[in-house]
Amino acid sequence: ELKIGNEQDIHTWEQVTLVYHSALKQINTKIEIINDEFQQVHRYNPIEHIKARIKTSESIVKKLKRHGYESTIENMVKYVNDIAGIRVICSFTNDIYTIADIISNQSDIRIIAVKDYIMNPKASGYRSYHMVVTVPVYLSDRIIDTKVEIQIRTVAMDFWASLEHKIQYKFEGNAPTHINTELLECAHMVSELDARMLSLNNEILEIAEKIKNQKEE
Ligand code: 0O2
Repeated sequence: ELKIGNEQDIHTWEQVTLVYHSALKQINTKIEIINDEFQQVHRYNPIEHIKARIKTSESIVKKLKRHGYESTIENMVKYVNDIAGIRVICSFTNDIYTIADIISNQSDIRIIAVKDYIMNPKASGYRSYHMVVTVPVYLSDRIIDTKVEIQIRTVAMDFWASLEHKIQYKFEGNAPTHINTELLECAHMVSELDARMLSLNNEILEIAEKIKNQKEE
């Protein structure tokens, strides 16, 4: 009989890497399966690409410090939700919600938190859909429900976020005001671009559907 464990059963950094790597693989596979199915059934890929990463120990320690916690394994697994992180890049905004819905409906996945920075962008202009979920990781003698942060965004949102992240990193979070203003303006352009690309795509799909129906008549 497998014991039902939780993250409090993790005591060493080796265990952290093993468990979170496994959780990441599971989520990665789930998302790939969804994309494969869409490709087969609808001849359409909602996902452009997927990036998965384990947060470095340095970054975890930095985050704990920022939140005023001591750097212990116990605090890492308790307070850092993105030790395992996966980024799903979609073409269109509606794909984001499709993917999020499908993942949410899987019975072995538990949703811990959702932050919709598309409906409510950050002050910086950042837009993305974040979910913290847990997925069961089967070890030899126990099952550990493990947290994974899933960030879902469009190609355009990802383009913006990568540059903004680089800039904040370079200026250690204190970028000159005109740069932040320019970034915010670019974020509005990205949002507008996403909306126009989505409506253009919908129009193309409608026309394609009409042509198909005419051929069938
Ligand atoms: P990295 O290097 O991407 O891992 P907190 O992380 O404590 O600030 P919270 O509530 O845990 O806040 O997480 P939140 O805000 O849902 O998401 C945090 C992650 O989202 C960040 O991780 C970034 O990946 C991304 N993110 C959030 N806001 C911004 C932003 O304004 N610009 C960019 N480029 N990315 C953002 P990390 O750990 O900060 O960094």
